[in-house]
Amino acid sequence: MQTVAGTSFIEPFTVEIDVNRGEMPRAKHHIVRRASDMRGHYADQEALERLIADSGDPVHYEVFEVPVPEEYGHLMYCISTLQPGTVGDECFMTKGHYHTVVNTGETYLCLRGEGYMIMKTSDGRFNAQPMVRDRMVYVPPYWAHRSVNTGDEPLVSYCVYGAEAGHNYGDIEQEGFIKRVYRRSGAVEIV
Ligand code: S6P
Ligand code: ZN
Repeated sequence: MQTVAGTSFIEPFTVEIDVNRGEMPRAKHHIVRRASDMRGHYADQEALERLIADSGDPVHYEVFEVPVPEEYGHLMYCISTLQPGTVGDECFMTKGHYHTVVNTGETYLCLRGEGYMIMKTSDGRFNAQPMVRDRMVYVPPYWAHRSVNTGDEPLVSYCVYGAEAGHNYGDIEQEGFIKRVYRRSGAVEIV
């Protein structure tokens, strides 16, 4: 068998996914982000501090993955589970990122819950796509992406992306996502 330089050969494998709990039970990487990890991301910073103090710094979202080599040719994949809730009236969301290798795309298949994938380019384009069970969002190369939970149950999605992609959080932290997602009197507003 001939292999290609830069893409490691590995054995095939399968993973279990618990769709209802939004978990990959035997994940090797389990990232947990709590409210305190989200400082600087919400418009109402005082509301975030109240949430941290009054609710015991609740889990915001978790990412489960069985990693593969971070190399061109491999596909990284994960289960991402974002809890419901608001900070002030802004819906719980992930930090969001560009990929470090900017020309790598990603797909998100929503398995449970409802929300939006909000996306932005470095030259100021904005896009929001609904995330709802059995619907897939395609995040093309160059778009920063953040998931937002607008519902009352966990937003669970399965994502797949080029394993060499990497995460660039710094640029979008500086730029912001242009729009925010609120739930006011039961109605979702993207403004
Ligand atoms: C990775 C992919 C997801 C996110 C996860 C958490 O490219 O987009 O696995 O990492 O949804 O979001 P974030 O912005 O905190 O990495
Ligand atoms: Zn990504």
